[in-house]
Amino acid sequence: MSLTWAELLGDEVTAADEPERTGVFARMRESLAKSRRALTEQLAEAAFDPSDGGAWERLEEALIRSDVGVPATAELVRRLELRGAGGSFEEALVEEVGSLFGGPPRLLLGRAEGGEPSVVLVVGVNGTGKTTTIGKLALKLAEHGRSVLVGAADTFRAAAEEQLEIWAERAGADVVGAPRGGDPAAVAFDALEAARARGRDVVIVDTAGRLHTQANLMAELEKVRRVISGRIDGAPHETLLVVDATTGQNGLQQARLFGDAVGVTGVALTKLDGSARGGVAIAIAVELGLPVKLVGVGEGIDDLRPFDAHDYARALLTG
Ligand SMILES: Nc1nc2c(ncn2[C@@H]2O[C@H](COP(=O)(O)OP(=O)(O)OP(=O)(O)O)[C@@H](O)[C@H]2O)c(=O)[nH]1
Ligand SMILES: [Mg+2]
Repeated sequence: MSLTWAELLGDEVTAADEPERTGVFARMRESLAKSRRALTEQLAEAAFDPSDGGAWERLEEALIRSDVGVPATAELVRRLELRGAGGSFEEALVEEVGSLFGGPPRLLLGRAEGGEPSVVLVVGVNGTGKTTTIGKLALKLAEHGRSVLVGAADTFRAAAEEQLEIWAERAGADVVGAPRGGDPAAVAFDALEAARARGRDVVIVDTAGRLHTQANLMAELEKVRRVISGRIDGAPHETLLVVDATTGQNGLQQARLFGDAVGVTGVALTKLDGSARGGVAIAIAVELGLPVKLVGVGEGIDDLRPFDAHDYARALLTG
């Protein structure tokens, strides 16, 4: 049985469960506090008056300074102008920001009866939170009764595999690795074979952090991806790029180049809790058309959340 990200990470969202849902929203709100302050302080100088050209300019400036980026800002302003006056400006802004994000994330995690495991490949720049995110995912999958195997294809960093093993042990997940300096593509291969042989539901492949500008390391990543897609039809079913929200617009450039190299299918935006640049989620969605699927709002196990566009917009923009 397959799971969506929201089913895996969200508190059950049903009408009967409003307090839980409020809990998710409160957490998002708390983690976006810095970003919100940066944005609303600039907006709140005076009530927004759509007949005042200067007000539009201040809005544009505030959005761009919050790492929303020029194209997404232009698109937002265009939509707001089209709506014209009337109604609450704040509500209009929230609605339009929410609608810039695509539909529900398509990924399902799981394994059809007797089928192949689903494979998640995790990539990104050094220190963005890849291994931590994988640990949180493995634990959540275990909580949902899914068996997990983690491929420790970060053979570069000392103690990378040990770091994974600590999480994996808690999740009851297997880890397949290699000695330091080993070939990451070979680790991916072995991980897939082991998961098949042992009937595991999900394989998550961790990779070493690398700069999107390091051509040889990007080629290495392409090889990992090729090996995975050569072994299992349709794999990797998700290629998650982990972006550190504190890096703002630089994260956009990372997403672009990783996307070109390995076909990123979704973004996990981590460290939203420490960032004043949370607006970058909007830039990623608009400029790259990449869905933000997960957000990291802290270091704990429950601090990985499914991304909800409307909650995000409300948390970012409303005082
Ligand atoms: N505040 C906060 N810290 C986070 C979050 N996600 C990860 N971290 C922290 O970021 C640091 C780096 O995390 P790792 O998971 O080791 O990052 P990585 O991408 O695997 O790093 P490399 O493998 O070296 O490239 C750790 O101290 C994590 O606890 C988050 O959402 N919020
Ligand atoms: Mg790591």
